[in-house]
Amino acid sequence: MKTRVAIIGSGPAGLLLGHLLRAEGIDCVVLERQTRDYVESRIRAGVLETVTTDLLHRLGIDQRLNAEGMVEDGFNLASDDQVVRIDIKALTGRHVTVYGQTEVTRDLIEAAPARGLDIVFEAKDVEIHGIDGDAPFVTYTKDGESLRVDAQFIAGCDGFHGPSRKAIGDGAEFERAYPFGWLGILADVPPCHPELIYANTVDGFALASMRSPTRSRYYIQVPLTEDIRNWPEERLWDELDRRFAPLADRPVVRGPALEMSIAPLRSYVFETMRRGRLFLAGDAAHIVPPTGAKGLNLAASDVAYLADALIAQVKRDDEAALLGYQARALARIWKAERFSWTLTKLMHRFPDDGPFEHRMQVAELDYVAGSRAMQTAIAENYVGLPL
Ligand code: RFL
Ligand code: PHB
Repeated sequence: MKTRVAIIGSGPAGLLLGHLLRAEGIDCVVLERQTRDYVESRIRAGVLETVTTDLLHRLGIDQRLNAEGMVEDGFNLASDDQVVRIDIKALTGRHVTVYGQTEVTRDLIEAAPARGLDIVFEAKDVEIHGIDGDAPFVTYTKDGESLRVDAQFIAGCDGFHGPSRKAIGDGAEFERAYPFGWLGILADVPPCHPELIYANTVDGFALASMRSPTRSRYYIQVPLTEDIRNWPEERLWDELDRRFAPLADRPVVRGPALEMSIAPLRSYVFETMRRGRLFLAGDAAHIVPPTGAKGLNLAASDVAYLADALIAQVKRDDEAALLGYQARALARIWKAERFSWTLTKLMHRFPDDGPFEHRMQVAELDYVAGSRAMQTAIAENYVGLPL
C-alpha cells in the first residue's frame, strides 16, 4: 500500500493528526497495535484545554463534546483545610472542558470512515524503515499476513512504549522519575465538588475530578511500590472520604469501581523529535506527571504544529514549517513540563521531605491565596499556553 503519511498509533495524537490531514485531502493511514475495543476503553485524561477543543471544533467532530463537555471556570488547590480557588475565567477569560480522553478517542474513531481515515487495528510487529532516505516505509503483520506501507512521511504517535522513538536512536533525553504514583478510581457517582480539587493533605496528594455530573474520578498518592491488591474499594473510599470531607461541598458518594489502577509519575522529554522522514508527536516524545492535566493537551498541540507543517509541505512544497517543527513543539512542551513539575512538587508529600519542605509548600499556597499575580500565572498555564 502507498500513502502520503503513515501514522503509528491511534491514541489522541495519531487520530487527531489523521483527521487534520484528511480534512485537507491528504492520504494517510493509522496503524494501531491494539483492538478497537481496547483503545476505546482505556481510561486516561479528563481535562481539555481550548487548544484541544478548538481542534475538535475545527474538525467538526464536536457534537458530543458540545452536548456533554462540562465547561469549568475554575479549580481548587488545597492544603490541609485551606482551599484556594483559581478562577480561571476571571483571570484569563478562558476555561477548560471536562470531557474524557476515552470519549475524544471514541468520537475520532467513529468519525474516521466517513472522512476516509483508514485505521488498521491489530497491526502487529510494526517496524520502521528507510527514514534517512526519501522512500521510508513501515512493515507490520495483520492476521498472520506480512504487509507494507510506503509513505512520504512517518508520524510516530505510538506513545511512550512504541517503536518510533527507538527508531530515532540516540537523542537528547531528559528525565525525572517521582517516588510515587496515583491510585485512581472511576465510578458512577456524583462528584463531591462542582470543580476539581487538588489537595496536599497530611496523608499525601489527592485529586477529586469528574467525567460528568454523574461520574467521578478520584486519585490518591501512593508509594511506587504499592500493590493495588492492598486497596479494596472500601479502603480507597474511606481514604477519599477522610481527605475530602474538610474541603468539598458534599460528602464523597461511594459506588462500584468501573476502573481502578495505579499510574507511575514521570517527567520525560526526548528532544530529538525528528530524524529524516520520521516525526514524533505526543507521549512518544514526552511524558508529564498528570498533576497539570497536560499529557493529552500536549499531544494535541504537537499534532496541530505537525499537521500544519505536513500540509504546507504536501500542498505548497514549503518545507520551512517541517524544519521548524521540533523547535516550535519543544518551546511549548518545556513550559508544560515546568508547570506539571512545579504543581507536582507543590501538591505531593515526597518521602525525603521533612517539616521544612512542608512549610515551604504551605507558604507557597498561602502566597497563591493572597496574590492575584500568582493565581494568574497558575491559571494561564492550567488553561493552556497559546499555540
Ligand atoms: P497514547 O494515548 O499512549 O497512544 C499511543 C497509541 O500507540 C499505540 N501503539 C502502537 N501502535 C502500533 N504499533 C506499536 N508497536 C505500538 N505501540 C503503541 C498504543 O496502543 C496507543 O493506542 O499516546 P498519545 O496519542 O501521544 O496521547 C497521549 C495521552 O494519551 C497521554 O498524554 C495522557 O493520557 C497521559 N495521561 C494522563 N494525562 C492527563 O492529562 N491526565 C490524566 O489523568 C492522565 N492519566 C495518562 C493517564 C497516561 C497513562 N498511561 C500512558 C499509562 C493514565 C495512564 C495510565
Ligand atoms: C482526571 O480527571 O483524570 C484528571 C483531571 C485532572 C488531572 C489529572 C487527571 O490533573
